[in-house]
Amino acid sequence: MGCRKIVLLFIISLAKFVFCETLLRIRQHEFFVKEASYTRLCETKHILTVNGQFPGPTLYVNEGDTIYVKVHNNGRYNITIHWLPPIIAFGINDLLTLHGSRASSRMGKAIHAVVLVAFWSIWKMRNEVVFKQAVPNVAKSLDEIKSMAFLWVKSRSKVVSLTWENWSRFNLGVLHGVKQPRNPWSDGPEYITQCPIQPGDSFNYKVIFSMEVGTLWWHAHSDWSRATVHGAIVVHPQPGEQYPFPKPHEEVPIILGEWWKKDVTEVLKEFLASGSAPRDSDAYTINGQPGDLYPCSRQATFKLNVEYGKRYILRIVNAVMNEILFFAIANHSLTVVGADGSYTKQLTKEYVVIAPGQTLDCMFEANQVRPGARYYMAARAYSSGSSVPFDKTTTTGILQYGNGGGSNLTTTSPVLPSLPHYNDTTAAFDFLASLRSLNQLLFSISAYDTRIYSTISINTFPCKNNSCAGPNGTRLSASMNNISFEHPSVDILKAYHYQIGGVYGTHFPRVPPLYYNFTSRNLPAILQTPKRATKVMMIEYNTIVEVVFQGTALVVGLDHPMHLHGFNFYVVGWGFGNFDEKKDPMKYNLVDPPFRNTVLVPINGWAAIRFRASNPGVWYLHCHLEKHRTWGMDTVFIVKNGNQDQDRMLPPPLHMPRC
Ligand SMILES: *[C@@H]1O[C@H](CO)[C@@H](O)[C@H](O)[C@H]1NC(C)=O
Ligand SMILES: *[C@@H]1O[C@H](CO)[C@@H](O)[C@H](O)[C@H]1NC(C)=O
Ligand SMILES: *[C@@H]1O[C@H](CO)[C@@H](O)[C@H](O)[C@H]1NC(C)=O
Ligand SMILES: *[C@@H]1O[C@H](CO)[C@@H](O)[C@H](O)[C@H]1NC(C)=O
Ligand SMILES: *[C@@H]1O[C@H](CO)[C@@H](O)[C@H](O)[C@H]1NC(C)=O
Ligand SMILES: *[C@@H]1O[C@H](CO)[C@@H](O)[C@H](O)[C@H]1NC(C)=O
Ligand SMILES: *[C@@H]1O[C@H](CO)[C@@H](O)[C@H](O)[C@H]1NC(C)=O
Ligand SMILES: *[C@@H]1O[C@H](CO)[C@@H](O)[C@H](O)[C@H]1NC(C)=O
Ligand SMILES: *[C@@H]1O[C@H](CO)[C@@H](O)[C@H](O)[C@H]1NC(C)=O
Ligand SMILES: [Cu+2]
Repeated sequence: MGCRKIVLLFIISLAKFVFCETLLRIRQHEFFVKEASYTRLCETKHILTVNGQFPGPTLYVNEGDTIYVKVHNNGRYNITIHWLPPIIAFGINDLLTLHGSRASSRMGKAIHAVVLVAFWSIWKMRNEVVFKQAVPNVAKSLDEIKSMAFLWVKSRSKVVSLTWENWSRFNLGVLHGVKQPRNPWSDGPEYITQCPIQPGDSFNYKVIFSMEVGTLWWHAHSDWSRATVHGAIVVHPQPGEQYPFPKPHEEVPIILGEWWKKDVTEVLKEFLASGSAPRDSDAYTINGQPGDLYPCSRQATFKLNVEYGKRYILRIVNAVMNEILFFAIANHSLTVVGADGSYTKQLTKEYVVIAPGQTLDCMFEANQVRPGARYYMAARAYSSGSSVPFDKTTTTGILQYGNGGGSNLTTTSPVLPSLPHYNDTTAAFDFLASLRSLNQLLFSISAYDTRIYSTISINTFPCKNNSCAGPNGTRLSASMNNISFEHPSVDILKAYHYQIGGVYGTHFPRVPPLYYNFTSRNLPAILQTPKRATKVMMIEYNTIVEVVFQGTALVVGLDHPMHLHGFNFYVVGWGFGNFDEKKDPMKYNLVDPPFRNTVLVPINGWAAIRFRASNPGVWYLHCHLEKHRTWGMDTVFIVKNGNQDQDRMLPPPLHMPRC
């Protein structure tokens, strides 16, 4: 390495240390996991909560923040928490390749790097009161700083095609993307990246945000405790950054949940013992309340007061355990502006579809003039499997116009929105297929390095004396590529990091072990039994990975919301029937596909995603329907370390919970 390069690297690290580490705002939150008594549907029970709240507290952060959340387990059960900054990771080198490809010389690239880091630091500092007080003269307007830096880079490098627009977007990337989280230690899923926090113990999660903006959420990732242990995370743009849509008057978290009258631990126990599907829930909830259509619920129904002529943004999280939902507001269309922590092109619809794990940012305008009128917002299931039982109830909240000139709100009965029928797959995929990313692609997806083609199936295991409650006395199960995932008793991340053998196997199959007509209605029963195993997929650092999920009709065809930890991915294609390796990729959207962390794979169909494996670590991949995950529709991707120090997993924190 030349001396010049060493000096440059030194400057870069110094700049990073001084400006990024010391001046960034770092907040500490405290989460006390404990039981609290709640009354719903005329019955009172104890539920597990964070700080006694259901749903749990909403966390507000800015793009690029790092927060610590200390989770104290004051309950009776093991617990872990998963955070959904899905983590969009790419480094400064990638940006140089993306945008500075014409800066041919090494020196050119190095200059870029220095300028970018310096610029980034100034940007960060500018947001600090300290900085403004200390160096008032330097604090020019943001735009001035931007133009200066822009002109400087343009004059020094050979980036002739760089436009102002490129530069602004580029900044967005650079400012937040320099930081690669590579911190699986705080990801949360039990026995995947950590041992659970046992009663009486605590764990301080370090949650690193990079480029996410909009709505994310956090939830328990142990047993079924996420039913009540969950909450929203709202990520605001950096101070000084604008929304790419008109500024709303108010933003409102809308957390969709699922409620059983029975204790959720008992529901899980009963489910595991029977071998059949879990009992249906008794209600869905909007911000913890079932709403007017359920007994003993009218008083507490969630109400949103709006003013005529103003715009609102709903930050919707589907925290439901086992159902995909349709959601709508009567007489108000919804304009989607973001999904899973990433902006989308504006999409205006009468209803939206949201699967467990997903988030949507929806704007609407309070544009109804009828005095005193009230409107229901409502959600109910989208469930396509034939003869699969599910909770058919509808949860509601009320939109009411305030300042309505003394009109009597309590006397008007609200209007219900019309939601698509429970099994309306066309309506569900009309919506999902219309979503598009707003921003330029963050990495090239025109080709991939590795393709993983995996079936996702419902299965059965034989049961002694046919005594289980599944079909024909079997025990229901689920699999990916015919492997029903078994959780180990030591977490995979620890086993990987400390090279402990015998915890997991590395040969998750890249293709289905057997090709058959996956979506045929009459498949032989012999195909239904999977293998139990703990197998992971090893992935090379920084490669572009394509995963094609193939739904099957084994036992019953269903929609599956597949969720990958550690990354957002581009949903490049989907379709019904079997994936055709030759024809289907020709129809991919490689221009502006939605950038999500949970993809809904259509019933008896497939979906293809592409992501860049730039975040080394151990990352869980699973169906976000809790019953399917429990049955084994999950696996783990281990993304190997890169060669540079900044391309390796962070070291473990001092205190990880013990098994
Ligand atoms: C810069 O932006 C223009 C449109 O303003 C676009 O056509 C071009 O591809 C962009 N260049 C890069 C390197 O992203
Ligand atoms: C809601 O919209 C429907 C159909 O557009 C209309 O008939 C109805 O009067 C509206 N209701 C209210 C309360 O605004
Ligand atoms: C609104 O209606 C309720 C119930 O009918 C009534 O008690 C109340 O006086 C009314 N308020 C106004 C402002 O009209
Ligand atoms: C949806 O359900 C309705 C009524 O239950 C039924 O008539 C219809 O055939 C179903 N559609 C599909 C696509 O399964
Ligand atoms: C299973 O069947 C055998 C023989 O019929 C019987 O002895 C045994 O008790 C049965 N087991 C259960 C769990 O029903
Ligand atoms: C149950 O068994 C019957 C008769 O053996 C068979 O026809 C049917 O396909 C089985 N059903 C399932 C869901 O395996
Ligand atoms: C696969 O099964 C589907 C549904 O039964 C059927 O429409 C299709 O023709 C089958 N494909 C082949 C290649 O047999
Ligand atoms: C899955 O594996 C089991 C056990 O090896 C085998 O019996 C079954 O046929 C396989 N099914 C499929 C769909 O590959
Ligand atoms: C809680 O976690 C510990 C450590 O992994 C484990 O030994 C114990 O069985 C767990 N308890 C329950 C109730 O799952
Ligand atoms: Cu599923």
